[in-house]
Amino acid sequence: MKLYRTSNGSFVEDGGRYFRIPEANWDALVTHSDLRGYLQSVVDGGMPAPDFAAQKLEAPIGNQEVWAAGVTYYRSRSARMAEAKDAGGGDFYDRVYTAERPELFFKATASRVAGPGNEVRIRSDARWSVPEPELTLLINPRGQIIGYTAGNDMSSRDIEGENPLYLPQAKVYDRSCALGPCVLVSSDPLPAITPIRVEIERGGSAVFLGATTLAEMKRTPVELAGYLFRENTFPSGTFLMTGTGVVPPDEFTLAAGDKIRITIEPIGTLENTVVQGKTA
Ligand code: DO4
Ligand code: MG
Repeated sequence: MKLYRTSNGSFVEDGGRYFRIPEANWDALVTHSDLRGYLQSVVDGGMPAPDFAAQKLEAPIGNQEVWAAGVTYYRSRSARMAEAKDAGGGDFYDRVYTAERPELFFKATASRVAGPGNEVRIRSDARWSVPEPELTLLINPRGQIIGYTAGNDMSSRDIEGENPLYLPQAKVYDRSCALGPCVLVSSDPLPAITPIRVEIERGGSAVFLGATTLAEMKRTPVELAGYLFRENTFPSGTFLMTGTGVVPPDEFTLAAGDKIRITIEPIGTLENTVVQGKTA
């Protein structure tokens, strides 16, 4: 079952049919004590909504925070060790990759998140920017994983590489994050073979294609959620990005106009266009 947030209310998809959800408050919806059961009752009792295709999709977020895990894939560890070597910070990435405690950091508030089809930004003071395609968990206030979405943890590699203490500036800025196109509502773990794919298109041609699978992830979603909830409460629930296993080659940087497509089946494809600098 897939949950969509639009500018005109929320919808649930089941077996290719879309149903309008009576609950108008997104936070009340995703903190429901039995979200799956509630959505099933909407499907069972409702008439399919013929107008879903006309709706404008929004990021599936209300008052949730967005947190992120780092260095959960070997590829992220190696790329970051290389970029931070000159700053003397390379060792820290290897240490966190093997440590019991994961790296968790605050990523975004809802106002910093781009929805499907919206623009993500690269910083005007960054020279080396990349998308990070990440399986993203939706976790309820009780710490239970209730769904999955696709996420883009936009990153300024030169700023993080200059000094790992610059991580918040490399990672947290307006529209540094994208989520969508929907939440796959499920508490079951996704299969290890689930692929995460990214395509970057420039001027009509693909300039980067990359992929990984969840089997490459060093930690489990349950473990990451458990650490996040150790000393934090989330009255409206939270999103948790689970780290990237795809890093473009070092000579690659994003440019304004690039289209980024992140596909995680069975969630779908999250597409965003890149802009640089401040926008209104
Ligand atoms: O350690 C810095 C951030 C790592 C990250 O965002 C990732 O591995 O996805
Ligand atoms: Mg990341």
